[in-house]
Amino acid sequence: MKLEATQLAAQNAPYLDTHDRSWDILRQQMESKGLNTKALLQQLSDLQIAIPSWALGAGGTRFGRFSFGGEPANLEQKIADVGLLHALSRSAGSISLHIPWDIPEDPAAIRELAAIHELTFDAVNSNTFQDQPGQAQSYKFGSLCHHSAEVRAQAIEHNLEVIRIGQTLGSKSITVWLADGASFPGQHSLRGALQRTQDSLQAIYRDLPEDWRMFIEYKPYEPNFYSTVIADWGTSLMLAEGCGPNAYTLVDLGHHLPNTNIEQIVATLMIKGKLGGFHFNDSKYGDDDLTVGSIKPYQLFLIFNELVYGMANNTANNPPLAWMIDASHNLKDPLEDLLQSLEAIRIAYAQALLVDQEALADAQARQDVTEAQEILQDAFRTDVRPLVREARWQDGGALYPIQAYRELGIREQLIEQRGMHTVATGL
Ligand SMILES: [Mn+2]
Repeated sequence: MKLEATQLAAQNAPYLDTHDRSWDILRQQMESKGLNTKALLQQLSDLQIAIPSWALGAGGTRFGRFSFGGEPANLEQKIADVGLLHALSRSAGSISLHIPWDIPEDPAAIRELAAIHELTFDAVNSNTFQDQPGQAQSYKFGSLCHHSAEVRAQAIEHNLEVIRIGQTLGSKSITVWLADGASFPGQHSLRGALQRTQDSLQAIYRDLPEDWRMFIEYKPYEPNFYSTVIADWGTSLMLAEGCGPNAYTLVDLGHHLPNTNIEQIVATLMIKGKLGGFHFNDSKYGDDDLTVGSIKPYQLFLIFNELVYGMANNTANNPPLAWMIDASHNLKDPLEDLLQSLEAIRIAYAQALLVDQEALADAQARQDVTEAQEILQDAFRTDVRPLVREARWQDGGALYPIQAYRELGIREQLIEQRGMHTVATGL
């Protein structure tokens, strides 16, 4: 199904007055502070987040998976779902495919379908953390790090195949996340595994198309519980630098040990021009993959503050970032959950855009710790929702996306079309 502009306009109509009143107040406040509201609206409108093809079905934990009906059963339906998210939010303008879960059989037709929904293809993701039916070598003991040259060759070839598939869709980047590691001391040589991983990544990089980028994602633990080969940003950066200028580090918010200062990692990578991509989610304990902004919205704001600063003061020529939501949904309707995440991202971005960077630098220079904190918290505590709403409305989206989703009966229609028992490919 596809939402038409007239449907959204009709749904928005009764709420327009209330929105206008709140927007007027915020706009006047911002303008009195010398902020350029037109520029802010444009910056918000430009922030487009990729939705991964595996995020549209019921997620699960290792204890179970609970379906909710109307799940997309194939890539076409997944694209339609992302199209719905984009129509409502105007901030989900691309889709990130996971291979082999979503191999397009007819790339030209898939591109055409995506274009109908105003979507482009963002980074493609390889998968060497599962064995596929009929696969010659097993990844049980690793892939790019594996002791066996045959396993490594198969994993390298898989990544190259993912790139070739991505090329047929217009993607320009590949994200490599490895589950490789060891669950017990002595299981493998820590040095040998790292060296072989570097060699394998270099082999992939050698065949990376010139206009492509490779993102190397890190994660401290899980599925392996003693050591992970690419455990942290430093290892990722080292490997990226060992590959070449088109290899970058990718930060996934959930892939840190508790209390890690992620905004500092962002600042450190951007100063080197090596931050390639960003995966959004939230967590309380580990890689919990919860809705963006549901647990630590202040952390998200502080991260965006570094991103905004880094993008505005881009001395190391950091390329534009690949943004993606990487979360799982085992309680909520994933489309509602993704709408919440999209909103949380734009809110944090808008708050970060309000930070008075000049005043902050001045307070820092005077060692005025209190004032520096006040400046950040003043931005964070501004209710920017009318600004985010106005940007979305000007772009033709819904004033209140979740309300619109419910009032338009979208899930009910999807269940009617697809049935209660479809299962989306993915974890
Ligand atoms: Mn991720």
